[in-house]
Amino acid sequence: MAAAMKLHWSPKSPYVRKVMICAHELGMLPKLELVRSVAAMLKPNPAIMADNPLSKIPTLVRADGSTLFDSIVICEYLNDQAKGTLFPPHGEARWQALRWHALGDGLLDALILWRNERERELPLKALVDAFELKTRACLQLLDAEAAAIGSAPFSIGHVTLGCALGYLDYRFDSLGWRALAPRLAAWFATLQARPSFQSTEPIDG
Ligand SMILES: N[C@@H](CCC(=O)N[C@@H](CS)C(=O)NCC(=O)O)C(=O)O
Repeated sequence: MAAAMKLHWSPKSPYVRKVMICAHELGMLPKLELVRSVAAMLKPNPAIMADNPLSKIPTLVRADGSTLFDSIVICEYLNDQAKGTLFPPHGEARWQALRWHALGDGLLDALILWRNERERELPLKALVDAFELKTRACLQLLDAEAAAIGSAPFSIGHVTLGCALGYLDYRFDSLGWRALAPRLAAWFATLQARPSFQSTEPIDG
């Protein structure tokens, strides 16, 4: 299968990872040409901006040159192309999958901002404290839902929660999140065994 689409990609971005995991699960990887693209909030990248004025990754350029962003849109597009089951079409399964996706994505948004803030010369303590409070609250809720998460059919919700927990391991190791959410950690261990997760572990470089 010839690569027909270009993906602005980085091995560090948890949002790109969502797309890569979906592509792996859906057998769509051969369709993607990965273009290493550096996205930084303080340094808009003209090469990304040519395809996405927000200068964010992931950004997908399709065979006809048309673009898709952001990560959830690309994930659903890939699922649609592959006629996959990562987005339950209707009913309670759909709302639960989208809700877990929203929790994972919202947690990621908070973690990215938290990391930006803590790297400033003079981090605003109230902001850092608020991000930590929200992170702990997300983990508490997800731990209470771990059994339901583990028994639901694999969906975009699991993909995004997995990327958020993987990002905690990657950038927030000192938080020790597994001790805060042991049942969630047990589920995450099974998720990490999937080839789609193993082959997309974040790496520096
Ligand atoms: N909501 C977006 C978030 C994407 C995002 O923020 N990606 C980061 C990389 S991890 C980025 O491109 N940052 C550059 C910037 O904010 O200018 C999505 O789901 O794709």
